Amino acid sequence: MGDIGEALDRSEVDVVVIGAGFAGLYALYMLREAGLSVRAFERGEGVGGTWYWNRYPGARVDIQSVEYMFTKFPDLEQEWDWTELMPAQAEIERYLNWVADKLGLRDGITFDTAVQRATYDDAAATWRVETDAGEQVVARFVVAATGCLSAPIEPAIPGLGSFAGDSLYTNRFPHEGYDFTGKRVAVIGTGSSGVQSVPVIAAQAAELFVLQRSAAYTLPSPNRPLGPNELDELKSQYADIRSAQWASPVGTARFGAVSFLGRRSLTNILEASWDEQIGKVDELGFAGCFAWADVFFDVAANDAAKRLYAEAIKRVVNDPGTAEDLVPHYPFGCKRVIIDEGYFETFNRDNVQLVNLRRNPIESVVPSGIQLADRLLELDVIVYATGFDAMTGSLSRIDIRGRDGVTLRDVWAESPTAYLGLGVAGFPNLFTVTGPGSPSVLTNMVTSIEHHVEWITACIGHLQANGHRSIEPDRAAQDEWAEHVNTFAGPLQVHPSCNSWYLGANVPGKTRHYMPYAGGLTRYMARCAEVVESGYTGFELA
Ligand code: N01
Repeated sequence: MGDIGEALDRSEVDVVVIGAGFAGLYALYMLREAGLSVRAFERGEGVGGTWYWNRYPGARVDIQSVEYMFTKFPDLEQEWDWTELMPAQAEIERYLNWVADKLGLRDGITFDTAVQRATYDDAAATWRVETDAGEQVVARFVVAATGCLSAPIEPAIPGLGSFAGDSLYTNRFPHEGYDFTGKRVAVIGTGSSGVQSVPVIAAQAAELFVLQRSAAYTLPSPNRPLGPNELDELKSQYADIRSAQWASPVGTARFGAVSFLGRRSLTNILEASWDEQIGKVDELGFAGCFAWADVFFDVAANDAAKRLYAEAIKRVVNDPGTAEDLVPHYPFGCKRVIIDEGYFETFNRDNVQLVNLRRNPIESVVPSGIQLADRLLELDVIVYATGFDAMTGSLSRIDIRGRDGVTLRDVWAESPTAYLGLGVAGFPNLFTVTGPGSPSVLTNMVTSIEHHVEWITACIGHLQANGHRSIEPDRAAQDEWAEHVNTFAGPLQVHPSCNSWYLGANVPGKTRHYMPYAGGLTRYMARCAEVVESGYTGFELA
């Protein structure tokens, strides 16, 4: 294997990294540090991945800023100043650009270039990677840092392309931004992206129609600017924060959407009187609906929490019909809980209307707007906040051919699994950062990404040190792991009314299978360490 300093021929490298978001940047850095020659390809014109593409109004992370950053650079982290408790897209994108410069990563990245094809050569134990710019690179390893939520899905609505106004997608929003002032706007979709963008768009638009097929469970964001000395104080505690973060089953020790789920009250909602239940909402607001011990495990308890949630919505939304339409019909915990800034309050504005698509479906998009079953919405702009083909979509869209020409797309169409979420049988020397079967999207993504990249870097080091040419998951181990992952998907996550992207249920035709590992990051990391200590159990090394 080559040395980065000696790798003059850039068409042959040790590792190709696909993507330059948090995962791609860290992989490029770590693999270079390990003395490997690396090339990264990024389809965007800049670094950032998720935070490059999803620049819709209101885009913000739901993890506290001081934990939504790389944790292994004690000097660097002291230099970076976050301005808010939960940073918005622009600040995270700035942070990643700053990191890329500080670590000198840009020269390793080919921007504006998508990997189109990767083909494994069994005899040579190498991958031939081809880009949409016509470049071919041969690499021993491919590290797919392609993100869990980076393959947008276009909704199958008749006439989608016929609209004469502006069609915008939250997950590839215009870089120059968009001024909604005075416009008649429809937002389709009320997942995290829709819910975050609605209050911001409503404040600008002349009229806003929120087109909802499934109502959202959303909690008010605790975001605020960081106080004058607060960040200094936090910085002085970074070492402790990092330790707590790495000891946490969700990779974040402080509050945020995911850590809220980890804090359970000891009382069961099913044993509480209505007055006690309402008292919890008086005390904690929307969060009080779910601060019960049984809500996450029991469907009846979850239903009770949903009734309480309906009450909490009624307290905010003035119009009773709208309040009722905003109550979800699936269990809390089926989808990712959203953190919003004034979502329900937005429906009290005179310029905002909720359209319940379950009662009044979209018939088609027409040149002048959206034809609903009962009326035509005349519009200047349609914003699609319609989501992603999650966890497997970004790699399934690349023509990846492993042993015997088998495509990853076909393998995952049948069973979207990966051993430990790190690799797939039949695809030697291909590593999937935060792939299906890993905790990833159920945790702080940055922590999960760091863990995977470090595991992969150490694995490649082990292969080199021991003269191995390839590593590949054993099919039986992969199936066993998939079974194990399945045991953690609870009744709420796989409930028949749950159509989450975790299950692939939001993509027509995708196999319904709970993809992430819900057993917690700490337990998962211990398992990954055991696998290494026992000589890479479940992998075949050749
Ligand atoms: O996508 P989604 P998202 N007609 O799939 C609707 C992360 N994230 O981009 O549920 C009408 O959640 C669809 O309706 P339904 C986070 O992990 C985080 O919002 O299929 N509607 C749904 O309402 C999140 O979970 C943040 O019935 C249609 C919506 O579109 C993940 O990304 C911010 C439709 C899609 O919701 C994805 O979020 C943003 C159609 N044909 C994203 N097709 C943070 O705050 C789809 N929909 C950290």
